[in-house]
Amino acid sequence: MENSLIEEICRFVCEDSGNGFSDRGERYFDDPLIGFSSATDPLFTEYKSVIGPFHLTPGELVSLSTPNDVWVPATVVSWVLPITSKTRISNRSESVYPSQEWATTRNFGEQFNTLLRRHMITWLTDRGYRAAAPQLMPAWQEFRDTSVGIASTWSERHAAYAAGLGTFSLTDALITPQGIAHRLGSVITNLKLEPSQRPYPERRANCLHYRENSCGACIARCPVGALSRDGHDKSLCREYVYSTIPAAVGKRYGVTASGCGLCQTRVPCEGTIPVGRKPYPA
Ligand code: B12
Repeated sequence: MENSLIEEICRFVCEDSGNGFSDRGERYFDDPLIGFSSATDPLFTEYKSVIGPFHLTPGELVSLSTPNDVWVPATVVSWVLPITSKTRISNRSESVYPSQEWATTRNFGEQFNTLLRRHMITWLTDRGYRAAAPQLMPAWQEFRDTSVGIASTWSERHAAYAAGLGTFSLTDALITPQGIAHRLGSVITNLKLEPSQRPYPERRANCLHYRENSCGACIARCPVGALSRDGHDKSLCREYVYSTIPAAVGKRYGVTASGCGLCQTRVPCEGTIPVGRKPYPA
């Protein structure tokens, strides 16, 4: 079952027309990375102290979303959709607003990510399992002002981290073997699968700033100074990503959500885990 589920996610990403610029035969996303975590992994409870008590475990997502139809999740399936090198390259030369390709990928690529979530729910349901996508469940909610800044009831990055797909960075984003420029998704299901290994020594080990106190290239890439050696100012970032940029280029690009991603391009972690002074992973 594990192999056919992986094959189905890969097939959908490769073949579905939603994963592509409508005006040319190019994809938004390269082949996915896929990982599994146990729905009862203690990490999901730890996230209530790391993120906040409002962050929900897979079981809570189900019981709060469908109280009259409760089932018990066994596995969280997470995926990474790496942004193509062509789109990444187009964003490298930008220094104020994202490239048109980046903004299009943020806008329509996320719609494809939603299609993939829905497709995998149907695929699992057709095989007799229960499934739901946390981001699409009634219990998913975003909070503007928590003790860790803007946050939500389900963090796709923390789920991907639990599934061994990467580690966090100075920008907060996840650095995977395919780099930091990607989008993430997940579904929870009562299908029991073997959890993936977490191969990294520390939760921020793939970021050169944390690994060896070097790099920091993302800091200079942020046009509004939202990044520093102390981390990521989410409010500044949000204001720029959700207000300033769409107001400036949204109409011209034909998108409502533009993203930004300058801190995810023209940086050593853009498309890979960066090589540092010492061989890594050891
Ligand atoms: C709210 C939100 C934002 C906010 C806040 C971002 C943030 N850091 O949380 C704002 C508006 C600023 C934002 C901006 C962007 N976002 Co956004 N956003 C989200 C959203 C909706 C929820 C995120 C959330 O709840 N996070 C929870 C908080 C608390 O996480 P955190 O503070 O980063 O977590 C830190 C701590 O937990 C800490 N930590 C401390 N102790 C411990 C202990 C342990 C054990 C662990 C594991 C961790 C840990 O480590 C983390 C990193 O520092 C998600 C979608 C989703 N449902 O996940 C997308 C999402 C995170 N965004 C995404 C993207 C791509 C972006 C942008 C690049 C925009 C763009 N598309 O071009 C920018 C810049 C990204 C950045 N630097 O963070 C992607 C991330 C992909 C990636 N590469 O990592 C997501 C997952 C959307 C998606 N489906 O792909 N975003």
